[in-house]
Formats: sequence, structure tokens, C-alpha cells
Amino acid sequence: MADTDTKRRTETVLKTAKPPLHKVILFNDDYTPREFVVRLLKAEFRVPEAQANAIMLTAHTKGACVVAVFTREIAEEKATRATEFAQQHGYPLLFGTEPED
Ligand code: TYC
Repeated sequence: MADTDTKRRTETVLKTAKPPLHKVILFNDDYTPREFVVRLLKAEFRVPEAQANAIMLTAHTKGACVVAVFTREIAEEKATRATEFAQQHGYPLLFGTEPED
């Protein structure tokens, strides 16, 4: 009976491996109207107006801005869709992806 009190137990904690994340990056250009960038960010990335505006302004002043972070496949799909949407409207707006450190 005292046995059970002194028994060593090994506990195995199973951790689910998290997939590596990738950033979607918005690049500045001289031609795309600011309002169009904000509209696209809201539509494709579901960010509220104030956040879309802040992201656009950071890209505008610094050259680029991280929009959001996703798994690689989703990040690439979103960057491609957003870039193509801009192209369809005649703008050279560019989105890219890069692995998160
Ligand atoms: N620089 C653009 C302009 O002055 C606006 C702009 C902002 C474009 C952010 C791209 O990622 C961008 N009309």
C-alpha cells in the first residue's frame, strides 16, 4: 500500500507541432491610390478600416509593411490573390511572402 506512494511515474506530454508561419508583405509603389490599397486590405485580409489605413501608411512611408501572418500556403494564396486583384484594376501593387523568424 505504501508502494503506490513512492512509485515513479513518467508522464508523456504530447505537443502538436506547429506549422511554420509566413508573413504577407505589402510593398509601396508610386502609382496605386492610397484608397485602393485600403479597400483591398479590408476585403482580402478582413482588417478594419483603421488597421488597413495604418498598414498602408507604414508601407507608403517605409517601403513595405507586414500585413498578417499565416501558414505558407495561405500566405502565398492571399499574396497572389491580392496582387492579381490590383493588376485587374490596372495597378502595380505588389504583395510578397517571407518566412517568419
Ligand atoms: N505610394 C502610393 C501613393 O502615393 C500609395 C501606396 C501606399 C501604394 C502603400 C502602395 O503599399 C502601398 N499613391
